[in-house]
Amino acid sequence: MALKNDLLIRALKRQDTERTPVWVMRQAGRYLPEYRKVRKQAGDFMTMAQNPEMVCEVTLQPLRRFPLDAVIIFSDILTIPDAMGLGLYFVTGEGPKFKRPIQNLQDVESLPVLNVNTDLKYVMDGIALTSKTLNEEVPLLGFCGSPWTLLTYMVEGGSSKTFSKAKTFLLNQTKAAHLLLQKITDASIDYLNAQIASGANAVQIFDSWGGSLSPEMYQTFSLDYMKQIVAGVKSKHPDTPVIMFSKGVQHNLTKMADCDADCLGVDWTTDLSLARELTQGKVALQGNLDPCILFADDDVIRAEVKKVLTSFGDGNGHIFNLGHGMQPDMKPEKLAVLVDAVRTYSTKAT
Ligand code: 1CP
Repeated sequence: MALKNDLLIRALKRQDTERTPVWVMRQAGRYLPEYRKVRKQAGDFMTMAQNPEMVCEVTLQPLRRFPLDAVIIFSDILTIPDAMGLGLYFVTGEGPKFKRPIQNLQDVESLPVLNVNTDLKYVMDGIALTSKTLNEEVPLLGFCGSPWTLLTYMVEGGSSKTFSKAKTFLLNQTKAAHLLLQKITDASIDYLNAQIASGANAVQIFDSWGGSLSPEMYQTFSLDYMKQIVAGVKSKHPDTPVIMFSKGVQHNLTKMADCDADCLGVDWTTDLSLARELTQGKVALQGNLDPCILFADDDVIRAEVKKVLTSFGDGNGHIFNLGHGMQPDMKPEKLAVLVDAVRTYSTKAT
């Protein structure tokens, strides 16, 4: 069966579309009361993420409210380190934590090689159920974290502002760092391929903390590994689009455009017109409204949406998104204004 709305897929392949497709990062999440209800019922985050019915429900919740052009499977980038035995748990108000963070080469060497179809079966079950329930209405996105972004959590033991432990690990224990990045990369290739086999129509790699590295370190410790992931997915699923999102990396967009990804996510600190110049038409671009615009008045939101569309300009290959994710204190009605504005202003005259 074919997708009823394939705007996202066509835009990712830089083909003609009647208007700009739109979805937003973290569109399923705490800003929705119906999400908070399921979350409360589950008790904790991982119980919810491991329950295919709940995963399907919260993945589809934003689509019931807004005419979005894609949904993203409800899960987390930290499922891989959890499956590797690091013991993921959440402390309210503090975010994710690991019971057994990585400290040295021996810790890295003893990490198991994952069988994603058994160790992360709950993710594949959630995708299969969601794909079936979605009934080809819009594309379903799968995802993983970038090896560098996952390393930060695995070494820091949780979130960090400075990434001092993670960067010191790269600098002082370089061999262990490369082995860890390679192990995450291998698992991520299998993980994304299994997600596609279970029903994901496109996949995104989240490199949320890529912008914390210098251009040289970014290339060595983040980009080179993401490039391997793209190649690993393309070798099995050449037709499935891959989106690569690194936050805060304007200086690297040119290099990123040569990684064989179909699309680059762009945050709001880079103008889309500049991103187009830097990437030379080699990739589609996704983004890039500053999420904080959603706290503004409706007219301001509409005007800012227009600016993003104008900044991309004419031509194919734009997917509208926020430059990062929805925040828990945002009002759902504001997202409705955004989605409506994208649909209205980007519709091409026929
Ligand atoms: O209890 C809760 O409900 C916690 C909030 C939450 C949510 C809604 C977490 C914990 N994860 C998620 C879902 C999630 N995480 C999705 C679902 C799909 C969607 O986008 O709608 C996705 C794609 C992610 C990916 C993710 N997790 C990233 C990359 C994207 C980004 O925002 O930069 C990162 C860095 C994480 C780690 C993580 N998991 C949860 C939180 C609160 C965090 C961030 C912690 C930090 O800032 O360091």
